[in-house]
Amino acid sequence: MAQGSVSKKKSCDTCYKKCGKGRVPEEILNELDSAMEKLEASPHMSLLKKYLTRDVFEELRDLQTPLGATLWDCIRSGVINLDSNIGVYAADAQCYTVFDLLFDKVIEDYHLGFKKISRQPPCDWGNIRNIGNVDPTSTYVVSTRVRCGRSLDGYPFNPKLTEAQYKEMEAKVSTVLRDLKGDHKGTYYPLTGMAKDVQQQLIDDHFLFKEGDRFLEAANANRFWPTGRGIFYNTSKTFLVWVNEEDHLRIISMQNGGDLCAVYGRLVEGVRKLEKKLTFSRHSSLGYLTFCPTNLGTTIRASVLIKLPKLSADKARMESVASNYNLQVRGSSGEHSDAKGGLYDISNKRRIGLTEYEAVKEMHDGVIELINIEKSMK
Ligand code: ADP
Ligand code: DAR
Repeated sequence: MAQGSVSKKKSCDTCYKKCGKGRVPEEILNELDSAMEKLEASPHMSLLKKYLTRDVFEELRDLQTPLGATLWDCIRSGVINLDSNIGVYAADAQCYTVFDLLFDKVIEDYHLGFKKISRQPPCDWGNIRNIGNVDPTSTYVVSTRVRCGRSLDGYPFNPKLTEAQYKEMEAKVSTVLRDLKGDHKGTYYPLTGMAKDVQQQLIDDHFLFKEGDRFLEAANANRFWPTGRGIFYNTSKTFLVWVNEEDHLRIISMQNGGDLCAVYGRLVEGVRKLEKKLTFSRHSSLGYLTFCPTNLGTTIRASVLIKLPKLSADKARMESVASNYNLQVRGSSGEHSDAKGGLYDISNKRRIGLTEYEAVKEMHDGVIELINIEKSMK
């Protein structure tokens, strides 16, 4: 079965044991046993801790995927970082099937009710013209960004990639990127050999991914760094592609101001150009597959960098109001960062169980509501 075409068929640990993978190595079983003790003793409730009950653990402990991915490969980040919000990643596409007793619960919780029997709708970018500018006077929104993730069919995720595969994927993707034309025409910059000050400036300007994320490090997602990693962008840095950070590809459209319509349209056109040349992994129920279960389905995160001085004066209230519209609040440098100068990254939280259009519309409508609340406050 091709790596990417994962069926929802219940995994059978016997057949996986019979496929020559044999037993999970003793040292891994020992890691898992001590990991379970650490999790049970931890006061922090990550989704991993919440759903890896002792019963589920016993069911999954001895399983592995055809590529040899174990439960330890999937949970090690959340055990090493007990303060994780989620704490679990899929080491390869089959993990979503083999370890479904854990992943299905995490997915249902994070994506607000996507159940095991649910199916991700077909990709639907909708009518882009129905998406507007969330802040036409640019009073509140500093910039707007829409990103999606894609995994190359036939390749595992970070923990199971070899150095040769990183190089192979980078060569394959950068060749396709070099052929982009029009608004998407640009240059690919490998991380290998990139001057540190150039790299840091790109990170500070919100274009490039950060380095050394402890959650990804503990998930074995940073092996062979910086080999196979890089960034593509057009001249105006409004269309960008990250290669082999957390996901095989992160495809990004962004620009200053609140013109979500322009940002979304550029992303859709860019994805359509790339999918003509690259085959992306799609699951019959989970949609587009990604390393982290929080990004499955549409994989869309539509965000604004926004200042709401009155509403954000009470952060807890702002987060509560945001969650009413299924929005997530991050700091000004994205995930796991603080808000500097009252600047917040607000985006849709749900990525699965709705279409691409609905995910972007959910952010569009929610941000407009937050701005209206800000305007109404004395
Ligand atoms: P991802 O969006 O890929 O999940 P992060 O939350 O780490 O990852 O954000 C990646 C980068 O994108 C960070 O530098 C963040 O500040 C930046 N970013 C997110 N939203 C916006 C936006 N609306 N405008 C500009 N930069 C943004
Ligand atoms: N920091 C990890 C991952 C959470 C989701 N964000 C991703 N995938 N970038 C956690 O468990 O908190």
